[in-house]
Order: sequence, then C-alpha cells, then structure tokens
Amino acid sequence: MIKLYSFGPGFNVTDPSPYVLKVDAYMRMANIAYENIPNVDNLKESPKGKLPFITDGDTAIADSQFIIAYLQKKYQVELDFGLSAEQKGVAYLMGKALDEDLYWCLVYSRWEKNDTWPLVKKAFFGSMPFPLKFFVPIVARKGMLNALQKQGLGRHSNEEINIIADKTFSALSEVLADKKYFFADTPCTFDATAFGFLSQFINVSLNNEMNDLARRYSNLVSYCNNIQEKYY
Ligand SMILES: N[C@@H](CCC(=O)N[C@@H](CS)C(=O)NCC(=O)O)C(=O)O
Repeated sequence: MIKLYSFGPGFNVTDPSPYVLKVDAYMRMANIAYENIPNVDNLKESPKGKLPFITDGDTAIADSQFIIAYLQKKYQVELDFGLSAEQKGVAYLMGKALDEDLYWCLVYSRWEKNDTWPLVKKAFFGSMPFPLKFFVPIVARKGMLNALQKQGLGRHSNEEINIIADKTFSALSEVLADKKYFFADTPCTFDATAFGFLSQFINVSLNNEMNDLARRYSNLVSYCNNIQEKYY
C-alpha cells in the first residue's frame, strides 16, 4: 500500500502543509488507497528533506509535483481527462502560482506575523521535550524569515504582501465563479492544489489578516467546505 509521509493534523486541517494536503486530496479524489504516516520526524527520512514524500513498495518519491506525476502514470489516473489542452496549460500555470508565490504569503502569515507566530510555535514545537522546545522554534523561525528574505517576498511591507495574497484569492474567485470545481464537473489535479492551499487560509483555526482576506470570497469558502465534506 502507498504510504504518505506527512506532518499530521494541525490548525484543524488534515495537514498544515499545503503540499501534503494537495497530495492527500489528490489521492482521495483519484480514489487511490494509501496510508497516512503523520510525524514531523518524517523530515529526517525524506529523500529531499521536505514533506510530503510517498513510498510505493520499494520506490520513494519526494515533492508533490513528482508524486502526482508518478501516481498519474502508474495508476492511470484520469482526473484531467476532460480538460482541453488549453485548460491543462492554464491549470498547470495556476498551480505554479500557488506552489511558488502564494506559498510564501502563507509562510509570511504564519512565521513572520507576531499575532500568529505564538500559535504556530505551540502547534509545531509545543510537544518537544525541554530544552528543545525553547531553542528549536527560535532557530526554525530564523531560518524561515531568512528564506523569506532570500526569496524576496519578505522585503515587501505587510500591506504589499496582503495585496499580493489578495490578488491571488481574487483571481481564483473570478476563475471559479459559481462552478463547483475549477475546470470541470468533477475535480481535476488543480482542484487538489487549490484545496491544499486555500484550506490553509480558509479552514484553519487561525484568524490573521490573510485568513480574513481569503474568507471574504464566499465562493472559495464554499468550494473548500464542499471538498472537505465530500472527501474527508
Ligand atoms: N516543492 C515541494 C515543497 C515541499 C515543502 O516546502 N514542504 C515544507 C512544508 S510546507 C517542508 O517540508 N518544510 C520543512 C523544511 O524545509 O525543513 C513540494 O511540492 O512537495
């Protein structure tokens, strides 16, 4: 059986990582049986030092995009069957916007913002033994803030970062409009990505400015709730 190595539930969602939740949702949408192995220590076993990764027998695959490509090929998943070539191209690029841009807004909203950081610290490091629970979060936060600077988003003001996140929420809301899924009557690969990311803003038990921005789009809220209800 396929094993999905994840962090485990956090902030009231199945996984606080959008990439893990993307793969988890994908396998549910594609009706692929799997076992979820939740443990932050999975990071130490991961071929690329990040989560998610999966194992299928003796094969280990890391990174959500390669996991999905592997599953698509090996299990002949046809979630994107009904999409035109143009829709497939647009869906791919939209997925990249979430993976490579919205992700950093999420990192900023959780790790940089002083109103949310204490909750992140408690959720991610609260169960660590003394004295690790004191210095590991400090080192981890420093690393994330450094990554935000290097990536570039961390150099913008709070207001500018909220504008960047809101532009993505607004664009997603426009594309979704009153449809149930983004491109067809049934979910496609992009829906797994969209749910994996949007849930991190909408369905989580966090209430920062960015959560408020996302929750203003009622069609995105219904979208997440419908997928949550149907597949979880
Ligand atoms: N490109 C990767 C990104 C995975 C990723 O960044 N995972 C983060 C959690 S959201 C992680 O494992 N971070 C732990 C670390 O960097 O130490 C994917 O699509 O799977």
